[in-house]
Amino acid sequence: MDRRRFLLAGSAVASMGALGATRIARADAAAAPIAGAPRPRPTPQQLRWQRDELAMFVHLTVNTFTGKEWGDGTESPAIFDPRKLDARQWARTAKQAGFRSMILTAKHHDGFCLWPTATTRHSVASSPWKNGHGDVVREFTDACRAEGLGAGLYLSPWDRNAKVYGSGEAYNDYYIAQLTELLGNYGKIVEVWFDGANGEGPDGRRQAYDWPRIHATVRRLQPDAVMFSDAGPDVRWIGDEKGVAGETCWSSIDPASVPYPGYDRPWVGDLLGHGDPHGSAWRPGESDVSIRPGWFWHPEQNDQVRTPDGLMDLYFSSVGRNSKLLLNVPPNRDGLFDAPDIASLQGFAARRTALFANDLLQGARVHASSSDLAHPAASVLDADPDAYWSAARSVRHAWLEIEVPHEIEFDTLELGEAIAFGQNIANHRVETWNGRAWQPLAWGTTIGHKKLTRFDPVRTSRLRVLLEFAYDTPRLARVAAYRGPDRRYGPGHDEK
Ligand code: FUL
Repeated sequence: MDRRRFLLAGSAVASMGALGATRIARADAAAAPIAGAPRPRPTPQQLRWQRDELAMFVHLTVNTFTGKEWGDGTESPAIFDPRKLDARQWARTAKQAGFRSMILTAKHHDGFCLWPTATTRHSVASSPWKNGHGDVVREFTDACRAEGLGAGLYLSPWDRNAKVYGSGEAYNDYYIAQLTELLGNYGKIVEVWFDGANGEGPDGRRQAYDWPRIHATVRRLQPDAVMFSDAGPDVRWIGDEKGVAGETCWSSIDPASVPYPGYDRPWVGDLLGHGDPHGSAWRPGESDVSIRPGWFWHPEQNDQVRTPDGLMDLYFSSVGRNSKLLLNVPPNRDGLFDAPDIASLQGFAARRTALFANDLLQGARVHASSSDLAHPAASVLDADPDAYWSAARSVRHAWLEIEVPHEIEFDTLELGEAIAFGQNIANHRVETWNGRAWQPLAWGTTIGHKKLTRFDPVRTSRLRVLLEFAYDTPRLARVAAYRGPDRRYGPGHDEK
């Protein structure tokens, strides 16, 4: 579903209540760029979120049983019966494939609640599953913890079942009550996902969400959780559901140009995908995409599961472009991840291991145009993201030259900025030495947490990274080179 279309057409464009609008305007004003102000940096929560790189989305609701993608809220809870539901199987699969957290649709647009909420009877408590005594959110959060994964929850603001939807304050109270149950009763939650979709249409119900109150509830109950929505406040949508971030992808954004769902300002161009180098707010982009054509499990899509190579492409176009990959894997009607999805995830993990296990630059000598004494050039070889090379404080362009003892052949390059200090590098170029001259290998704009580039294999014993311009001191945490085992990539391969 193209959320953008529905957001602009639907009730979510309802103008904010006067109070909400004033509060947002104040928040925007507070965050507006001030000449000479320091560039934005991530909070510890945002930094952890981004370093996790891979999160798994789990879409489950009545749609799993009806075959729909958007339920209309009239579905009977009697159809919800995932008899073999095993959240440990989901969590084990995610863990083994290298994912660090999972996000469950506790309530999708149909309004059916996967936990026995006190707010409505439209929930698992009215279903035959476990004779109405089950709690998917409990099983999910327990399973995440048992496997050492972060647990996140999705609670759809758009609710097609709640009678009070569109009433203003009554629905805001209802939504806050649901959020309070979810964030108060299930232990630590790492991410709260606010979907911007709304398909009410021009004559549909209009609900002005009370975002200031919603955000304050999350901060109060789960101060370490990051909040996702189209606009943040902590993590922004990347602007598509294809798993493709902008080739240039800044984590910073101008909050005044990106609306919260339900806030009636359109996005400007590809702002979400690209971010804004001059934006005053740090709001990195999350790339949500499904392993199947739909977000929910449909039997006829069993042969359309993305292949391991397809998942690698997604990894390069999201994580490899300074975004985070939120990959949806929907449980089937038994409540289990299906065999084709598990096989693809295993293949995905095996391909990442095969590609990234052997960094060919290990043991290299590194020289830099300038270095901060405490952060020498060789730190870029260390996989620790907190060990970084910093050029001298006052410089805005710098270079690194890396020399390996023997010629190497590689087809993948990884660069990483020390983003704890912000995202500052605006342009970079990579060149290899062919024995007589420097040859261009790759050119790009900003780097961010991770920048992955693929090309046909090159052989060299010397390469250099030229940071052509940075808005503040350039700092690199990582330069690594890999040789893929079995695939060749032409230039522009991962530009979709
Ligand atoms: C969209 C929703 O409409 C889809 O059903 C799905 O939940 C996706 C993650 O977000 O906006």
